[in-house]
Amino acid sequence: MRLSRYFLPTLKETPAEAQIASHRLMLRTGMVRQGAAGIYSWLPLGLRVLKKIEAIVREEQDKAGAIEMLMPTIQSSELWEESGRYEDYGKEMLRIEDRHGRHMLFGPTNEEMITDIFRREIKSYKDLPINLYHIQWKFRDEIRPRFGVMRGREFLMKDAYSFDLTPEDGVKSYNAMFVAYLRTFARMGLKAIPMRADTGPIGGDLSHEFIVLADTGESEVFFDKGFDKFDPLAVQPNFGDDLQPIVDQWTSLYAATEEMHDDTNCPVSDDSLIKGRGVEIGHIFFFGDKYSKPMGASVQNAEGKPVDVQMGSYGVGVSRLAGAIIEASHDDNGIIWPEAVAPFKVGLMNLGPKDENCTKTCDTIYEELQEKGVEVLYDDRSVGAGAKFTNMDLIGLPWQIALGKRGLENGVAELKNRVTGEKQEVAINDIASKLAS
Ligand code: P5A
Repeated sequence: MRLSRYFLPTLKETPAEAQIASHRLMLRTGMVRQGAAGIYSWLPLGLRVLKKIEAIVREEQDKAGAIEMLMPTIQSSELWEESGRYEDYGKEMLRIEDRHGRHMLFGPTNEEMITDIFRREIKSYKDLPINLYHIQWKFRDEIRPRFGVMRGREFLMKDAYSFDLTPEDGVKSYNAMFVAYLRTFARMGLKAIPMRADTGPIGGDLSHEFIVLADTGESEVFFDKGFDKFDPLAVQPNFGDDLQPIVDQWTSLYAATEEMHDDTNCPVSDDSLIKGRGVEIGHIFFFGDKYSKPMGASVQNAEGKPVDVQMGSYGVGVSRLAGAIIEASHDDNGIIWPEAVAPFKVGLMNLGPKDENCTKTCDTIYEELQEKGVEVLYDDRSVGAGAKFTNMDLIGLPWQIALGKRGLENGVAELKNRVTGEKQEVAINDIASKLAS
């Protein structure tokens, strides 16, 4: 992408409304713009990141055996009356009336809708287990939307729903999601800790929140320092593997959110207990027949008797993750994207835009990178070198290539790693293949 033709409205000044680094940086780099409180447009750069996050979530869901579908954002109130949540959800639910006076709502979650789909189509235990998911926008009329996309009113969620015949099988489905979440977040460069959690309006008694540490996080958390030793990517399960030992390992150490933590009965000694703040990027629930029973979602078991199915639901804050990743990975100069979610892998800077040779060589590098499938943002604008460097650091692409007249004379370009700040000179002819490998 040529920057001269891109839509990247960066800001020099720090926007006054942004209280935390990720919000500031998402506005400054032109990733998002606010439409109304807690409602954002994703501009091209932000959308690229969102899509990358989504793709990792999708890959790990698919690997874990979940099946993708897509449910609508607008729902009818009827199903929610069946489950009893139409009243319970209170003011967080955005209620809408259509032209016929029917009560509709913008979905804050989809337990009711998926249970309805299930009960219409699936009648036999032979069709279980099944786990269906979608990645769709949700709306919650949060009392205090803040921190940009971290606590929005409209936000993108991956939500999966598992259906099993027995509670034991239900726990197996829960475990598959538990492990998929560990892998998903690790692939984005995040260290997420699963913590026993309160189930709130979703319900059930088995639940974990996946939390990444950040000083600006909204919840206070308490956990054993031993988590450091666990490597989530060491776990590469195959579909159908017994995952209980892995879940047991991760849940053997103490980790609890504020609501679940009890200072006096905490099993961890003071010197092993870490207290911090964190951001909840995922939340999983096992709630048995909470929805299947009132809504009549049952299947016939082997004896031909109807049994209410055992359900769980599993959420990932896809749009929140964009903020959480920046919160975990930035410095004074800007964002530092982990390669897996970076909007582009490389930023190419032409430091001699008025020089014909320099421009020609940069154009060639740009074309070579594209041919090799390397995602590149090419700063081909007629602005000073200083402005280009500052801008590239702000945007935070993992690699930067700078080529000016002096480098051209020596046949080398400068390659900088955004994480380490390390710079090296690389022969112009080699640079595209170096970045492709
Ligand atoms: C699980 C999937 C649920 O809604 N039903 C379907 C269950 N869980 S949850 O914890 O309430 O939400 C799942 C994840 O969504 C993100 N999230 C938000 N992101 C941005 N802004 C918000 N206002 C917001 N609310 C929830 C979180 O990452 C949460 O873990």
